[in-house]
Amino acid sequence: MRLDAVELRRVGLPLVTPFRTSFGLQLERDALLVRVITDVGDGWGECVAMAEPLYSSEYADGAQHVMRDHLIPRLFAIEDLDAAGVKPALSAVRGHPMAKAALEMAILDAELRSFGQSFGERLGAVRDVVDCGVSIGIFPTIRELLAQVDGYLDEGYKRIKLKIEPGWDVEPVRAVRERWPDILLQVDANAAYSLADGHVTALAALDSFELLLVEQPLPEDDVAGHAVLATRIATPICLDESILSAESATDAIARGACSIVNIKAGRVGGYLEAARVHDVCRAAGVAVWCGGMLETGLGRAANLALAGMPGFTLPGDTSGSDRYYRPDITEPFVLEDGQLRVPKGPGLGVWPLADVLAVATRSVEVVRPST
Ligand code: NPQ
Ligand code: MG
Repeated sequence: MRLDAVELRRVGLPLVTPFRTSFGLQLERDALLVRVITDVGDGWGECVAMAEPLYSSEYADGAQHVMRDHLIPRLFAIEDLDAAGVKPALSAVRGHPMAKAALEMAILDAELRSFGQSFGERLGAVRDVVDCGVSIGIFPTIRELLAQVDGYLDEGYKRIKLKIEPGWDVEPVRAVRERWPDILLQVDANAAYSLADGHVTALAALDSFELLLVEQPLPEDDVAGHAVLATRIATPICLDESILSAESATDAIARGACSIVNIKAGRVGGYLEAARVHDVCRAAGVAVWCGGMLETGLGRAANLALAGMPGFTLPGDTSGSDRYYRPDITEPFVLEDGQLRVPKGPGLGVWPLADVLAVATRSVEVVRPST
């Protein structure tokens, strides 16, 4: 295909529930949507970088800048572009996986729509529906946390993930586990711990609560530290921020740093690389699940396709649209018996709703080839 123009659109979506993690309180999602205009039709992508560089080094303004000045011009230079060609075309630019992933997603959407194949079919999804979990932020009191968990369990979520940080770990986990002895329960630290004595003691104290996993307890660049921690705690370690590619997943597994992997397409540079991460984990017997970055319905659609792959054996952070947004910018994804359907239509299988998009839009920039 030939890429004619790229529209970079910022949308502001208020969150249904404020979301607090160890890296701050989120009230609104500042999402960067990408529309590619090609000779075979349009395609949509979503960049999952946050407004501020707190989860990782990428952030929305920076992602928009690198797309406009460094990535999109490299795509314009390719005569016969396809989704598989995006990664090699952008490989000279270091880093910026979330920006690259959004462009690849949009090109993949345009390509798949042009010949009527869905994301799920392209990625090798084997399921029509996926089990859904929900990620729950840090609350001022245990009472408020329990009320949130209660509500999500009523809605049918099959797994609860609690955000933890030093000082908010053993007590909230104990309270949830005592009230619901049999639910699937896991925790996510977003790199808030170290190997200091007090921290290891707190993490080891979680051993008695039969957690599925503890996600990213230590900093992103400390794979070796996770391997040490794995010998000191019984809960399986799952890596999120540390896994940047199929190669880094292979390395972390070989070093004993994790026994489960959270896969996020943005973090690894695209859905095609995410599928490769799945493949190496599956070959190593390591379970994977689909992470979430507070995506709109566009990213949610692609995540459901990914989560339909055979190695995704644990429920993901693939929550219903109304966990985050009312309204979502696509037709909403609605939980049925704790599951969501893998979209079946061409490409993502969903389009943005023009009226919702218009209300949410904060800015639109169109990038065209410089002649
Ligand atoms: C995680 N996601 O697994 C991330 C963290 C996260 C669903 O827990 C704006 C943009 C806010 C991205 C909050 C979940 C965010 C964000 C949390 C990502 O680590
Ligand atoms: Mg995480």
